[in-house]
Amino acid sequence: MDDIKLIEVKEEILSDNDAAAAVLREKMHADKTFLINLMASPGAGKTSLLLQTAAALKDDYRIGVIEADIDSMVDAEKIQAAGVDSVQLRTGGFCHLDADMVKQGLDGLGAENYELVFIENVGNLVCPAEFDTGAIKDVMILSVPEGDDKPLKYPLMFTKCDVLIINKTDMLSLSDFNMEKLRGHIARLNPGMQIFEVSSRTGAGIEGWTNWLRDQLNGFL
Ligand SMILES: Nc1nc2c(ncn2[C@@H]2O[C@H](COP(=O)(O)OP(=O)(O)O)[C@@H](O)[C@H]2O)c(=O)[nH]1
Ligand SMILES: [Mg+2]
Repeated sequence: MDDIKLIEVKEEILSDNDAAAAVLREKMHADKTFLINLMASPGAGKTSLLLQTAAALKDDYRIGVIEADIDSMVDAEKIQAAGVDSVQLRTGGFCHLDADMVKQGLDGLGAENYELVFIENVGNLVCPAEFDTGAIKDVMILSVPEGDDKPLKYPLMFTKCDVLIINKTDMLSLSDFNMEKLRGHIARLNPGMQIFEVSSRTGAGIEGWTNWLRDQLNGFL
């Protein structure tokens, strides 16, 4: 894929997003496409984590990325420059993706050709948590500079996700981020949540995350 496809998504207010998401998820199972919905605040490191993840896995799996932003194609360009196929969804004013928008992205990508597809959702910890996208797993990033209290402020996001990636651990020594406090909040909100501590800058901890992904893919494909 040379040119990056830009898809202007329109929101059709679906009366039942959950039903549309369930249909999409069934299709992902049938097509054997492991779809991951990646959510985080702007700047938490979504694109950086995807680049690290793709570098670790792209020789073993066919990977595609659906980028979503209110505007611009910069993330899709970065992903494509790293040799990973991507499409860009432009959401206009919307601060989240719903199942229908994700379907447009999957169709644009030709997702049935990929074993592992990531959605880089629009950056924020509020709206994306409210919409089932049809993904197989919901993954979120919290970066160290955002602080350890965010589960208290955005409980829905931290409750909904299967995996928490704590990014920018290279900055721990510069901050008052308390890992034990953070883990305590998660233990109360979502005790089954998988937690990985990583630095998408240095690569520290990335292997724990990519090994978890390999295990998931082994059970799925
Ligand atoms: N120090 C540090 N910076 C990081 C790390 N991950 C990402 N960044 C930087 O944080 C900024 C935002 O990263 P980006 O991946 O674009 O975040 P996104 O908006 O969530 O996609 C960029 O300047 C990255 O280089 C990390 O683990 N450590
Ligand atoms: Mg990004």
